[in-house]
Amino acid sequence: MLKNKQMWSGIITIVLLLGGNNIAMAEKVEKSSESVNQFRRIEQPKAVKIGVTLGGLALIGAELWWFLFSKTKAQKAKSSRGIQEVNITVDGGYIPERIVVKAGEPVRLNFFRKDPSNCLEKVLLPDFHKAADLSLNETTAVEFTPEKTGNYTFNCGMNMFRGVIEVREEIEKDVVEVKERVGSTTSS
Ligand SMILES: [Cu+2]
Repeated sequence: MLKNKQMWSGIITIVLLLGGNNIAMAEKVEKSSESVNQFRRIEQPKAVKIGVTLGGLALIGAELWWFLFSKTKAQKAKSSRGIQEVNITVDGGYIPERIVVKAGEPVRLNFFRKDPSNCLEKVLLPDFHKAADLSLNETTAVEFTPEKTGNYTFNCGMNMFRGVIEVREEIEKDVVEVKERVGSTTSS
């Protein structure tokens, strides 16, 4: 998620810089054609200017939307046979990075590690005194029972990537259920 944001703002910055150069160049072309008069005045630069400006504005809008409205969705645990289960894909972070569970009921997090980087080979749940080594392309289950409501983090061995476990008294309907992205360990 963070990587994406950085990538987008990078792209937008580059486009804006290029756009600025284009406008400056277009102005130069116009000025020189006016003074020298040897060249026919071309209308195209104006269209380019408008296009670049509109493009820039659209990208600014997209960036604002990205930061303000694209909230990370929380995934509610699926309860079956008294265990709340959530599948988490480990790939450049944790997907989903926010999960919602009910207090007092056992939780099983199925971490499926797709990311080969060493950074993500360990997952720690300090509040529940749990740690697990995640094998690449395998699912590793971590189980615990959250007794108290609140927000608890889980993170990689170096605390560079983080996720949040939100423990509630009751799971209301407002929690968005994201489609399962890890199909292998879903229990019916
Ligand atoms: Cu790490």
